[in-house]
Amino acid sequence: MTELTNHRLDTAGFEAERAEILQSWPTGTGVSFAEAVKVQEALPTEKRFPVALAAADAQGMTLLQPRAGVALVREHAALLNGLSPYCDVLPTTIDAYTRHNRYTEAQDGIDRSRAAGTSLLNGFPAVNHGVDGCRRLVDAVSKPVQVRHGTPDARLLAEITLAAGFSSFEGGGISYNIPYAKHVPLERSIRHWQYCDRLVGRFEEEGVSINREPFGPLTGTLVPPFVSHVVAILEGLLALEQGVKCITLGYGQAGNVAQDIAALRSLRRLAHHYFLNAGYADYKLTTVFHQWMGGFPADEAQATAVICLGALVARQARATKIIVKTPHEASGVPTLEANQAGLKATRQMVNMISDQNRVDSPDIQMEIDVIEAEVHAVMREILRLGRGDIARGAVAAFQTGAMDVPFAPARANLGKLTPVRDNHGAIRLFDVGNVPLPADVLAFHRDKIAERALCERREPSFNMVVDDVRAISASKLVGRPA
Ligand code: 8ZB
Repeated sequence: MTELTNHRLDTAGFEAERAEILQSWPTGTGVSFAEAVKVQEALPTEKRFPVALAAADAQGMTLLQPRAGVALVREHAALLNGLSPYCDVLPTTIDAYTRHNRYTEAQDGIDRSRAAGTSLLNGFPAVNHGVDGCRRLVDAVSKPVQVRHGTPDARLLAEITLAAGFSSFEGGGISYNIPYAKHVPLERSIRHWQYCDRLVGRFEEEGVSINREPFGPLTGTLVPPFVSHVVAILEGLLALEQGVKCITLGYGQAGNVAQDIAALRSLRRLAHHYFLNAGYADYKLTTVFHQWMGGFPADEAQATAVICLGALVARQARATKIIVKTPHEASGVPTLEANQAGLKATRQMVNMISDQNRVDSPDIQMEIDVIEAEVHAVMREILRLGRGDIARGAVAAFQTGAMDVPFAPARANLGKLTPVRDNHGAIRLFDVGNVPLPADVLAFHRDKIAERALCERREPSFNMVVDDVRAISASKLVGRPA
């Protein structure tokens, strides 16, 4: 493999790699790019993800999307059709074997699910179902469908699902490695995702738009907004270089209302800033807000309250899309009914917030200022480390810890940065690790944490962090001592 850089993959190399990928599992031979373009062109307007996003963006609407995936095509189609009346765009959550390219075990899961008459996989094994199975699914529903997963090497998954008429593909070389894998080198996952982005770029060159959505929330556990924003911007830049044109950047709810509104507003602004500065102008940017990704209360009424707080913030900040949780979040894969309940609660909240005036406050503006200063400081260091190349810079930054995702399993992540909530529940930095933030920003974090420590009459410590990780599932935002 040649050295990783942020340059468009050359056509000959891409085609040679593609031939290899399509031969790596029997269903790969069912992919023909010419056919794939025809399948995409034949999609009715109401099944095109980029169209739904553009319409929502133009009209200031917020789309709702659940998560869902079961083992068999017919059952998965029925599940999506049961969700469809309550949402705007559909998901297909891929099972964990497929995410790790373990197609033999996925096949075993399909066979055993057939025999058992119930899904024994935690998602839809799209690679094993192949282009034909995936096409049957897309044909059976009446809304756009997105592939949602967590796959460090999603090249074959992308080939098969996009050939079948899925019109959006989640993930990225950083966001589907650092929180999802332990041993995958970052340069390898970034390179594999350049392939996925290049594939989407090839569709764009044929006049077929496909949406790409980097996975915003990362580990979903006390992630400071600047950390996920930097990953979102990097993955956006990597995608644009490969010819992607329709990008949705994500953010996972942190819990403090002012900080969350500020995060979404700043994400849009910062992304445009870096995209335009890098010379890209021909793209459509939208945003997605993930309802709380951390531990949920087991009680369904309490869980619904967590869901509603997310809906409120997402709508206040005018996210283009909300990824909706369910009251079953604490226990595992939700039933259809629980999934509908999450969507209904979210819809009610979104409707009630929709006509209200935009909330603004000095608190929100201050949070925006802090996030922007943090993102600029880290991006500057990434560009310095990469000598102007963000792909190289990203790999180097994770090595030095200039970029650091809290609570991530990946070896490629230093894991020194430690977040903690302040007295109002906003996420601050207890230990900045090796992240090069300006002195005034660090002082701000220290003051905010000191304010909480004083209120709780205890020293800031790792106990505080642990209390915060558990707090929402135990019904509070801030993990205070009993
Ligand atoms: C990183 C995303 C995790 C979220 C949900 C989890 C959690 C995973 C499925 C699913 C419905 C599935 N999730 N797999 N939801 N059907 N097959 O993704 O509950 O909220």
